[in-house]
Amino acid sequence: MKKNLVALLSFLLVFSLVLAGCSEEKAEETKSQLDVIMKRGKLIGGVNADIPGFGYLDSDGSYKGMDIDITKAIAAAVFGDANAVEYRPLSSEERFVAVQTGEVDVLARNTTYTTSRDASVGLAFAPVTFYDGQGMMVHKDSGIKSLKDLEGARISVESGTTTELNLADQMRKLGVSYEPVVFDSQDAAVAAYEEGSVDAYTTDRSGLVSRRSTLSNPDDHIILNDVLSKEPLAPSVKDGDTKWADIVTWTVYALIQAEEYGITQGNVDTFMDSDVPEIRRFLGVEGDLGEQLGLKNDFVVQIIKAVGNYGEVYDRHLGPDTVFDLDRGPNNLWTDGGLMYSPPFR
Ligand SMILES: N[C@@H](CCC(=O)N[C@@H](CS)C(=O)NCC(=O)O)C(=O)O
Repeated sequence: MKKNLVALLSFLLVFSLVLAGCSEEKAEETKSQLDVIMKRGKLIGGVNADIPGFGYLDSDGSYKGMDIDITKAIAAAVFGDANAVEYRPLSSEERFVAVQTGEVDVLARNTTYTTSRDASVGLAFAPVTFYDGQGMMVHKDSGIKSLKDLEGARISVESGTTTELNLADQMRKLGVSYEPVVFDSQDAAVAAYEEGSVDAYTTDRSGLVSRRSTLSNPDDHIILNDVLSKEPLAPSVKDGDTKWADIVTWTVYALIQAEEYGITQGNVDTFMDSDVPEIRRFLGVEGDLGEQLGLKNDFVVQIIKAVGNYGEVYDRHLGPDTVFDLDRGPNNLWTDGGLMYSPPFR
């Protein structure tokens, strides 16, 4: 009898431990980074501090660039306040660990969306915010006109990037032998190129255009026409938290969709009494799309008021009134022959 009681009690103990274990797992499963961010009262954004046009620390102490505006848009979606952000400048090498460990809530730092980063590095990517490709910069007076002219050249490249890998692939394909000179910071890679200890510098074309503008004589350098790769740059979050990933994803889509509707930072208020059903839903005048995401229903209005639509963000940092004057190319809306397309807000 006593034996049976002991057996029953041990069974109940083990059973309750198993149950407790299960419910703990469940509680962890449903906890989203969104709750942490809300409680903290600000977003922590991993960014670049050195690439004018995309992410850089201005001399006035503020961060500026396309990736910075994407980060601001996310803060506006969550808090209705684009300034509720703490920026963490990250190097190419540091960026993934910072997402994996939760040091940053989101990474918006000229990062290429690739299979391995999605599958094994532990990132979940939001939609592409800039379609880029890898390029090569050389001194104008070098006579180098294409990749084939780089036989025997020393080429500076950064570690921890897709750049390093693409260079090897493309040169192998062309049968061109070269010497990669690998640096762990862009400043060092560019300095080696500018002083002439290497013959060429390769990175994303956006990065080349950006860094060329910071050289002492930008006109002395050319970017070759060869495009070595596809570099779709996208924000990312830690894998496994769909609630938070959805918010970042639909923030990017909101920017793109706003441009398609012609809704801008300046005219968004005039759309609030639109009688077009899709626009009413998009702006949260009708329906509860915001609440479905865990946000307020006017989150899209907050995004547009904070940074404008995708086209406005692009023009502010890379458009005709900037030193870059970068053609939109694939970064045009799909309705203008580009790749920027948002699924329906419904
Ligand atoms: N898009 C590529 C390259 C990204 C990258 O890190 N580019 C360099 C050159 S534009 C950079 O941002 N360097 C700045 C630094 O590491 O501080 C990738 O995701 O691997």
